Parts: sequence; structure tokens; C-alpha cells
Amino acid sequence: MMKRIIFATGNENKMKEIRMILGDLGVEILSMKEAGVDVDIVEDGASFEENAEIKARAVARVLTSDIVLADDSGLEIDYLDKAPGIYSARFAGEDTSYVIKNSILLDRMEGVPEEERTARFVCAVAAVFPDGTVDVVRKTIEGRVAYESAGENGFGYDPIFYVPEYGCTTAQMSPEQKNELSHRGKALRAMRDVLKEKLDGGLR
Ligand code: ITT
Repeated sequence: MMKRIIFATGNENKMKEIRMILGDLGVEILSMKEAGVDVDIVEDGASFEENAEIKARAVARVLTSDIVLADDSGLEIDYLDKAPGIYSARFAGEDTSYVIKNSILLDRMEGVPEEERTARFVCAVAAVFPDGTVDVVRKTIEGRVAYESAGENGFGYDPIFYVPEYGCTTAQMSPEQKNELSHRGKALRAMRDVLKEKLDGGLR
């Protein structure tokens, strides 16, 4: 039977990036919703890696013969002691719009000089295999908190994440360009290599 890869995320924006990056693996990639799984996952880990594994294992418990992947990611702002960090989705309230979340962060960074505005996006991707083993990779992209929101692409904190080398925010990049340098792009490409090896090794 053809192996499937299920991605344990409820975030459609992540799912779009995931499909672009893992699309060429030659394996069916489904969101957990598409796989018919509806589990409430408590992300109570102390790190991005732990939370990614918690999400993947929660779905793997239900879909025991599939490869299950999960992403845990977020924005670390050095000046704010790495907040919102692993609480990025919950920052200022899970249901609060990103227009508001971003403006709260910009307010907290008001008057902070450029060299102290350093920040990074972090992404941990975990893969749980049918034999119960797990693989986790973690990647980052370094940048600065912008002085104002800019750009319509991407999602979440992209409009306030400025990448000096490119002179724009990740919300001002095309999806292809963002994937090439983003935390998620790098982590998924690293995971793709792990998956290729496993799949070539007969895990189909
Ligand atoms: P799942 O847990 O269902 O995957 P989620 O959105 O709750 O979805 P996380 O717990 O990993 O995911 O929270 C990550 C948050 O960090 C996300 O909601 C964004 O606010 C932010 N974030 C992560 N990657 C980002 C990116 O590429 N661009 C902008 N913001 C990002």
C-alpha cells in the first residue's frame, strides 16, 4: 500500500507552504482534516521541538500506519526575551487578529534602535513513523522587527518580519522566495531528505 504523509496542522497557510515544498516527494500529502482526523491537541511542551513531536504523536496515535508530520513554529524577538516564541499563536489571544497582534508588538518595540530589533522565525518539524520512531529538525531565519507593517503575502507575523539582506518583510516576498529562505522552507527541505531515505528504504 502506498504510504501517505499526514500533516498534523490546522493552519491552512502552513499547509500551502508545505505542499509547495514537499510536493515533489511522490507521496500523497494530506492535512489532518483531509485525513478525517479531528483531535484536540494540548501543546504543553517547553520547546518548539517538543510541541512538534506532541502534535505529530497525537495524530499518529489515530493513523498508525501513516507517516505523520507536524510543524511548531514562532517568532522570537530578542528585545522581548524571545517572546512570543512558543506562544506565538496564543500571543494576545488565539482569536485576536494579526493586525492587532502585530501592532501590539510594534508598540512594544517603539523607540528601540535597529541593532536591538533582532528577531528570528523558528520552525521545528517532527516526523513520526509507523514503527514509533521520531525525527525532529529545527531551522531559523534571522531578521529584524520592522518599524511598521508591510506586505500582503504570507500570514501571521510576516508583515513585521524584515529581512535586511532582501530589504523587505517576508510578507512582501513571493511565496516561492519566502519558501527558499524561510525557517519552514529550510526545515521541510531537511525533513524531505530524511523522508526520501526512509521511503527509498522500502517504507512505502
Ligand atoms: P498548528 O499548531 O495547527 O500547526 P498554529 O498556527 O497554532 O497551527 P503554531 O502553534 O506552530 O501553529 O504557531 C505558530 C505561530 O507562529 C503561527 O500561528 C504564526 O503566528 C507564527 N508563525 C509561524 N510561522 C510563521 C511564518 O512563516 N510567518 C508568519 N508567522 C509565522
